[in-house]
Amino acid sequence: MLYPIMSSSRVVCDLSGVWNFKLDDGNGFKNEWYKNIMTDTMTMPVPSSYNDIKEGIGFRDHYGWVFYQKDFYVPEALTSQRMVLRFEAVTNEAKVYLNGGLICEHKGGYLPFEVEINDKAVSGYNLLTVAVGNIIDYTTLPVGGKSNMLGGMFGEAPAVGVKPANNPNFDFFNYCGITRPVKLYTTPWSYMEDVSLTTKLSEDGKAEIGYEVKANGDAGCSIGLYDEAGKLVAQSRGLTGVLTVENPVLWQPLKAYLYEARITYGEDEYVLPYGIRTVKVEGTHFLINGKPFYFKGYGKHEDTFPNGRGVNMPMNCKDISLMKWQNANSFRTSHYPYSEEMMRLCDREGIVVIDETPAVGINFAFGGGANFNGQKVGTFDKEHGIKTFEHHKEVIRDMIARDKNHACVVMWSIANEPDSVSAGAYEYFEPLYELARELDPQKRPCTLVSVQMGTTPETDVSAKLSDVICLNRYYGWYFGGPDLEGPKQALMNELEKWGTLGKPVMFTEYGADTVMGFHDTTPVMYTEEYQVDFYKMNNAALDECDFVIGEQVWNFADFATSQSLLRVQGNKKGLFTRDRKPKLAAHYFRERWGKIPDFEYKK
Ligand code: GCB
Repeated sequence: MLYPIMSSSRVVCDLSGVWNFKLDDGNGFKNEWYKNIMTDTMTMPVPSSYNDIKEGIGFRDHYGWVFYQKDFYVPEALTSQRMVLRFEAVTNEAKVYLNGGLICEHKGGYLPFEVEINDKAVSGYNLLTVAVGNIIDYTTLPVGGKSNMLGGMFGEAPAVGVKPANNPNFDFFNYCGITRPVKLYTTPWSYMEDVSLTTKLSEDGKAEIGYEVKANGDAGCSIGLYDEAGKLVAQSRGLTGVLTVENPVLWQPLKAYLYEARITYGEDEYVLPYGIRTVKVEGTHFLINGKPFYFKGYGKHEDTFPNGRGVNMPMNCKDISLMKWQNANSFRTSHYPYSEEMMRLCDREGIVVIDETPAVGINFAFGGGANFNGQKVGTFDKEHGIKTFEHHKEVIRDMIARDKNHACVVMWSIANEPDSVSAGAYEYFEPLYELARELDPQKRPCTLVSVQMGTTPETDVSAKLSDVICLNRYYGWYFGGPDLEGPKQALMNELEKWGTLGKPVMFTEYGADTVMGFHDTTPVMYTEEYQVDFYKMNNAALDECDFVIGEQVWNFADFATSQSLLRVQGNKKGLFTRDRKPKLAAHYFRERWGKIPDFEYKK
C-alpha cells in the first residue's frame, strides 16, 4: 500500500485539525448521528487518542463507541480525478460515513485503510462522520477479556452484571480514537496501486534492485533511481525489472542513505525513498549488508501526554535524538505497527526496526489463567479459545503491504508473548510465519517474542519457527528480584539451552520498574540504583554468550497502563521518564553502548 504523496499527478489534502466529537450514549447508531450535523459536541484534535484530552474517568474509560465529525470542502477541480479517503489508523474499529451513507468499515487499530469516494462525495462541502469503537475482546488484536471469559493480565475480568469495561490482556492503556492522519488524496483513473522493491548485492559490489509495479490498466511504466544529489543512477521500463546500480551507497544502521525511485505509469507519478541494504540470518549471526549486527536499543510504545497513541512527530524526532545520544541503534515496534511517519523517519535516521503486529495478549495463561464458567480454558481451545486467527492473517498482510519497502525494517515480529507452548500453538503459528515469508518480497527473518512462562527450546514453538530467538526475560524483577545472584545463574542456565539451537538469540525485553527520584545506598527495588544493578547483572550474562546478538531494554520510556496494584501511574520501566528525562540507567547504557560497536561485537 502506497503512502500518500504529492506528485505531478497526485494531490494530498490533510484533514487533520479540530473535529467535532461525542461519546455514544447508546443512541448514536439508532438515532443516526452520522446523517446530520451532530449537536452538543465537544472539540477533539485529530490525530490523537481522545482519552486524555478531556477530564474524568467516565470519559477516559468510556466503553464502546464515540463519534467524530468534520465537514470538508472538495474543490470542483479534484472531482475529475480518482479521490481516496485514507485513514492511517483508527483504534480499534471504524465505521466511516460520508454525507450520511456508510462508505467503509475497518477492524484493527494500527494499520491504514482507504476507500474511493467519487460516488459519494460532491464538489463543495461534504460531511464526514467516523464512529470509532474501542472494544477489545478475544476476537481482536490486541486481545481483551470479555465478561467472565478471560482472566486478563492482572486479575479477573469484571463480573457479569457490573458496568461493562475493557479488560486488556496486555500492559498498556487502551488508547483509542483517530490516532493517525486522515487524508484525502487523488490519483489519475489509471494509476499505480503498489510498488515493491528488493535488493541483491553482488560480489563485484553492484546492487541489483528488483522492482514490481502493480497498476490497474495497461499504460506504459518507467522507473528511474536517483541518488541523494538528484543524479539518475539507473533506469528501466516495464512493470517489472531490475535496476543495476554500479557503486551503490548502502543504507547502514545510523548511516542512512536514501535513493529515490521515481516511477511513472501512464499519467501517474509516484516517488518512493529507498535504502539499499540486505538482511540475512546466517548461523548465529544477524547480517546487515553481510556483516554481523548487534542490536542495541529498546522496546517502545507510541505513548505521550496528552496525545495518547496519537502521532507526535516532535516526540518521535526527540526519541531518535535520545537514541543516538545513548549510542543505541534499534527498537521494536512493541506492541503494534507504528505510524508511517515514524517508519519514514527511521529510514532517514538509520534506526533499525523490528516491526511487530498488534498480536499481543494471545495468552490465556496470564493473571492466573482464563476460565469459562469456572472451567480452565486453553488459549487455542477450539470452542472457547482465542478467535484471532483470521484477523491475525489480515494484520500480517496489511503490515507487510505497508512496510515492505522500508530499509529500517529488518525483521517481522508475528506476536508478543503469545502462549507459544500450549496445545494448538504450532497449528496456529506455523501458517502465520509461512504467510509472512511468502508475502515479504525481501524475505526478512521472522520471529515471535517469547514470554518467560515455561518457554524452553523443547516446548516453545518459536524454537522451530523463528529465524531469531527473541526472549522477554525478567530475571531479577518478576523472577527472583531483589536477589540478583540467583537470577544470574538461572539466566545463564537458560541461555545455555537456547544456545544449543544454533540460531541467533536476543533479548527483546528485560527491565525493572523504577520511579525517577527514588534513590538509596542499598539498591532496593524501584530505586534508580536497583535498575542499574539489574541491568549490569543481565548484561554480564548476555556478554558471555557469543550467540546473543542483541539487547533491547524494556522500556525506552515510562508509559501509561490500566490502573492496577502493580502499576504506579503506569509502567515505570523506562530508561527515560514519560517526559523523556534520563534515569541513572539511561546514563549507564549510554556508556555501555558507546563501547559496543554496531557490527562484529561478537565475532
Ligand atoms: C512484558 C510485556 C510488556 C509489559 C512488560 C512488563 O513481558 O511484553 O508489554 O509491559 O512485560 O513491564 O511487565
